[in-house]
Amino acid sequence: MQRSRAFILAMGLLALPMCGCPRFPRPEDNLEPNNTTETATELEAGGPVDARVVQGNLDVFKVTAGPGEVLIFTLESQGEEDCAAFTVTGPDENELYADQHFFCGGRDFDAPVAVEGASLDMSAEGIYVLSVPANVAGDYFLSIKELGQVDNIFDFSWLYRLTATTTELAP
Ligand SMILES: [Ca+2]
Ligand SMILES: [Ca+2]
Repeated sequence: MQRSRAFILAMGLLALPMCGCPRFPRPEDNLEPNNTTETATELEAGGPVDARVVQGNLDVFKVTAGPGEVLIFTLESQGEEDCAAFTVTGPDENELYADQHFFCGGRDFDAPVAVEGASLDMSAEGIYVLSVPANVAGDYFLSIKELGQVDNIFDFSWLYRLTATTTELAP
């Protein structure tokens, strides 16, 4: 009796990941906690970082740049729900780029707020290139927020590889 119960339980546990319904909560990456500018993960220019953003838990990254540079964040999708919204702030906490959509897939409907020279491009391969001017020297912060849909029951999450690079601002 007990053996058959254990067998049924084991089969149930094996079947869970296959059916796609009830899922276990998405685990976080090992960069946590990095939910604020005070606890931001520091990026080395050119060094990629693998991370996971989970709905309800911001991922914040810090990189030193400027003056007279363009700061480029490259984000390659590594799987799961690609529903991220991005914000970049400069050393004096001014917003250089800020997505304005609230729901997954809303980027096509709500234009971001961006200073001159800031832009977000996305390739067909799922690679985001987010560029902002780094006019003054200091710490710049990228904040990544995983959005959901109106009716998703379980938290969404997104696996990504992030690389920050700088180039000289064209004269
Ligand atoms: Ca995270
Ligand atoms: Ca976080």
